[in-house]
Amino acid sequence: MSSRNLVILTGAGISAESGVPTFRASDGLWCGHRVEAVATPEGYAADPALVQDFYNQRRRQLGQVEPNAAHVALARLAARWEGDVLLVTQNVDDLHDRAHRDTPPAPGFDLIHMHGELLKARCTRSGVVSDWFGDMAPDQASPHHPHGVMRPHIVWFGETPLEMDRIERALWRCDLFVSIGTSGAVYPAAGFVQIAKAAGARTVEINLEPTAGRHLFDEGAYGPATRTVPAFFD
Ligand code: BJW
Repeated sequence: MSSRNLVILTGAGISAESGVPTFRASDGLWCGHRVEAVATPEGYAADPALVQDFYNQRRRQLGQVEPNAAHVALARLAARWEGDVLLVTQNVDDLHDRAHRDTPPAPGFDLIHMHGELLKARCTRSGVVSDWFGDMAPDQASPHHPHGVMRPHIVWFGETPLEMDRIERALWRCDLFVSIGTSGAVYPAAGFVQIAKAAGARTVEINLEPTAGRHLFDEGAYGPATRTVPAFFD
């Protein structure tokens, strides 16, 4: 590969074979829950117990899953790459983090969880973010502010994704953009390919099947991520 600066965007499909459900499959995560009820600030304000319970269950599920061959292939890439690699994940699981813990990255690597992290919580008053490993109560008192409560550190619909300035800067200077396991249904992540393209990068979609945005990419590689991701990067 002759590229030097990479931006890799991942979505739920990269964790699917680890046993983490995707969002928009027919058996997807939101089945049984209206998305407005569990993944919007309004849903949280209306029923914090339901929302905390939903994320408590998902936090517990994380203990039962492991990084798969696709996460490991990206960790190996990050360990040997001589340019910059920005790995932007929409996933709130910690499977990338765990894969990179086992295979420490080269200095040009960075990982951004643009939609937040299940294993973090945020004070509603001070905005302070801290690690969170167990269950959260609906009115979980904040250790950071006398009138705050702790909410999941998750970017819900209508909220601003994290680290957008840093992501956009990296997109404008990348020469290879690879989108892995994401349906491209949610913005602003779905628009990253257009920025990378405008910056002159080669753009590649890796997914189980071509997405509705396939035409936006120069190339595509289709099949399960545990096969296609190692085949592309190793
Ligand atoms: C496999 C596989 C295998 C399966 N191997 N592949 C422009 C136009 C229209 C609307 C908007 C717009 N801009 C903003 C909006 C509004 C909204 C939005 O996008 N709405 C759409 C529904 C239209 N966006 C927002 O509100 C965002 N905020 C925002 O835009 O703020 C303004 C702003 C922008 C820029 C700068 C500053 C301000 C926030 C979005 C937050 C998204 N949050 C969620 C939920 C988190 C809570 C939770 O986890 O419960 O994040 S939504 C959900 O979707 C989750 C995911 O990260 C995200 C993306 O889903 P993903 O990862 O693509 O999963 P799937 O299931 O859709 O796809 C999986 C894919 O994998 C499939 O293609 C499979 O085929 C594939 N696959 N197995 C390989 N083994």
